[in-house]
Amino acid sequence: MSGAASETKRAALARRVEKIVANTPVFDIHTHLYDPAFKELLLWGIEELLVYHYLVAEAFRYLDVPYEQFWPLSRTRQAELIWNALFVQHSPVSEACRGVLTTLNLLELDARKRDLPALRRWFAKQNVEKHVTRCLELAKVERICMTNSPFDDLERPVWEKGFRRDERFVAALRVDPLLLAWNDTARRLVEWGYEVGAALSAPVISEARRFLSDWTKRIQAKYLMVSLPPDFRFPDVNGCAQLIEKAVLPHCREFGLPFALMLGVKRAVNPALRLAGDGVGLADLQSVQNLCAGFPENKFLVTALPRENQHELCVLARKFRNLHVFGCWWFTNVPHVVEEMTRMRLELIGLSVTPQHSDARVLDQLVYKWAHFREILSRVLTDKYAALSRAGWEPTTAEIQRDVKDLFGGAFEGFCQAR
Ligand code: FIX
Ligand code: ZN
Repeated sequence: MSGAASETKRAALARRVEKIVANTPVFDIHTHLYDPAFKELLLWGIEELLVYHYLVAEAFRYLDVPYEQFWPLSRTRQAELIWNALFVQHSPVSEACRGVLTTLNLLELDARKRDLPALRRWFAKQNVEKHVTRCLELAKVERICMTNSPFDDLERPVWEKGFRRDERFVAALRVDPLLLAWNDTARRLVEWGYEVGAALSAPVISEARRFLSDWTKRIQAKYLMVSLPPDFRFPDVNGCAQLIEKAVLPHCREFGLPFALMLGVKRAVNPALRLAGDGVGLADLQSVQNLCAGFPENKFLVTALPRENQHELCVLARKFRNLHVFGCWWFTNVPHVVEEMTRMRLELIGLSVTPQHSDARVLDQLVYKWAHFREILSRVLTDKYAALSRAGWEPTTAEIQRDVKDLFGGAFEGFCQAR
């Protein structure tokens, strides 16, 4: 084929892939968004977009206001400081800043005038319910996994009281306090009627399992999840490893649910930054190997925060089919790293992966997080299909659609359903 003919063929392939990637709905398997029934827990709008902890961390690179003077300020004032530092006084080139602009742009708002009050006026006129639907439609997100914590004092009473579920919002049971702060958590479980104590005796474990069962049923959890620090090891003699082995894993087996491990977050590296103060450290993937090999009847969803863990994690997934790799989490969710991770994953584990989740904390972020990822995925898939074509394999449109569906939630669903 001549150079010109092969370029035309590649351009046609790129258009076909882009169209399919743009139009395939997503199941966003990890977010911090809430069913609208949770009212003010569902964050949305320009103020929340600006005070997102990713932007707070970046703004403090430029601000000279002391941390302790920043936090008591109203959200409006915090948002103004961030807007000035990150959008007015410097060009918003970081991924989190660009994200705000992509979102505004796709919502058809004009940010070119740098007019924050005008943006605020637009958001003030929106109705939440309609805005939820609009953002989901723009992001082409069909369903969303929430992060649901019985230990959250604002969230727990809503579940206890009960409400009509919005079927677009799926629950996932977050168990960090149970695994990482057992002594404090045990006291709370006692208040809630579970007969537990500090020592992890057999009756205490069985009560911890009763707690997990009650909440799994109450919220209809799709999976259980925890974020773990770099020094997490399994097996181990500490409470965390014991609770995983004796309570969480048997519980997951009983209910047929995956256990999601989000590895390598160093909490509160700079506590003065609050939610923005977490860092990253290399995770120990030998522990993941031990879990996958030691508990073949359990299913593990795993994402890792350090870029340096990504290759080893893919290799592990080649060895253990009870391991499903997901997402470009947090500090890895920057285009350069997302592209590298997505290429590497497809090259090592094909389409048996969920390459992205949004981790959105603010509803409107769905719009940019998925727009940005679709752009990268289109590029990566076009390269892959073009390479197949050079090897004499022409993927049909139906095959490309099937593949993208898998990447956008199909493979995850298949993994959850597998016995
Ligand atoms: O542990 C998590 O689920 C993390 O995603 C959060 O703790 C983190 O604050 C975040 O929003 C990252 O995107
Ligand atoms: Zn998260």
